[in-house]
Amino acid sequence: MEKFVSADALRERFSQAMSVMYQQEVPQYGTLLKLVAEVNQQVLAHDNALAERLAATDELARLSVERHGAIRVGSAQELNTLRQLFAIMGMYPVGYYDLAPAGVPVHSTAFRPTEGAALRRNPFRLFTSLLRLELIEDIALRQKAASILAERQIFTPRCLALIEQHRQQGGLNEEQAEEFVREALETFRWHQQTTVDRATYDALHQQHRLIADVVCFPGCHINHLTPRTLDIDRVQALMPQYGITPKAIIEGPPHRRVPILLRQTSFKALEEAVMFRDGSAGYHTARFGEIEQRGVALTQAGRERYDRLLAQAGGGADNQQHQQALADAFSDFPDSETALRQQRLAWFEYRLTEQGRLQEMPPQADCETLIAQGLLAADPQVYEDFLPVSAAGIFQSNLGDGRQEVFSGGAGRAGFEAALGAPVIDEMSLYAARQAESLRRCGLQDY
Ligand code: OOG
Ligand code: NI
Repeated sequence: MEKFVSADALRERFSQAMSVMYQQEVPQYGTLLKLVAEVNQQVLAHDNALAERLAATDELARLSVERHGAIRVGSAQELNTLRQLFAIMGMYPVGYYDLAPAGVPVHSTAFRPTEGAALRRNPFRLFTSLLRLELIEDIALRQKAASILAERQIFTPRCLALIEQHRQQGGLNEEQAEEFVREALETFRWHQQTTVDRATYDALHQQHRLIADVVCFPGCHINHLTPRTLDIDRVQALMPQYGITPKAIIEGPPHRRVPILLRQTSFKALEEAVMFRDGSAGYHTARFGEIEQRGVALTQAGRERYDRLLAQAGGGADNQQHQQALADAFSDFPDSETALRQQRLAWFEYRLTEQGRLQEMPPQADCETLIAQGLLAADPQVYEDFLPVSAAGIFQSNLGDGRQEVFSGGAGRAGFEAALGAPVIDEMSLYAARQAESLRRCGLQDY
């Protein structure tokens, strides 16, 4: 029997290879990595409790390699093949994000690991958007875009052959794995050479910059890779000193004692030289830098409250005012682990303390009592997903100051899943399962 390389190992190698490639392509990404690593080190040096918690939950190791990236594709077939490619690395489509109401003509999912052990090993995620060509009003242009997309093949022949081989064998051996990572990477590489002439590019760009970005290139270049920081306010403040100009506001919830969900900021897309098919030279702006701070995942009830408060808070003119408005709106949102747990607003993972391991647990025991007795510990589950309002904000900040129209109609979730060739996994059920499983491991019943 041949030995197959595990999906976790493949994902780890792939995310590492992607990071090396992006560092070469976009040097500012390397600068961001350095800045984030420095800030994380400072935070951990000053906060022993946090350092211990992260070590106890195996999060410390993943922190320095943790990244998410984003890509955009143009056709059902491309999305479908991506699903097969990522499954080989243990990444599955989780969540459905409709960005059309926020003025971005795409809908998206996140390919990511779903099991606790895989997430601890390497939580690499890719926010993957499908362009909604049906939202292009100009019919002739829509058909042109569709036919350009129909002609391109964003995967190398070897990559496709290895996906097929994996399907037949049920895995890849060491040699095939190495080749698979190398070949898969090609799909996400930057191409200076467009597949269209300048006039076509301009026409598509005129319709929407995103359309030009998806349609005019031979691959689906990775457009950012995001490291995870433990203090996003500090990184945002330090960015200018590192020669990086952040976007105006930090997206997501305000600063909290117990961080919730996801806070993100980015720097503007770079203007990069491209060569059109007719030989003329030009520029394209698509790729940018982003950082994020992840907090505890919220339950459905917590999430509904978050969405309501975020909408109520509105925006502020600059980041300081924006954060103040958010802080005011969120002042009644519980900000201790105990309250978040007792009010069932956030997801946790339970483990027996040293003392708890020495005792037999009555299965009906109440978690809060056991925690109070020092027999049980509850660790917040990291939010592993994305936020549609934030994602739209990130998209918009990179689409220039152009008009912002609201798209509606078109194929929704069902259309997306038909293109994907599978249903997207509901993220809430994943968090709930992890919590229930952790209780079971402790010999306790789910509540
Ligand atoms: C994706 C933008 C969304 C995030 O982290 O929410 C995003 C894109 O620009 O393709 O990156
Ligand atoms: Ni992102």
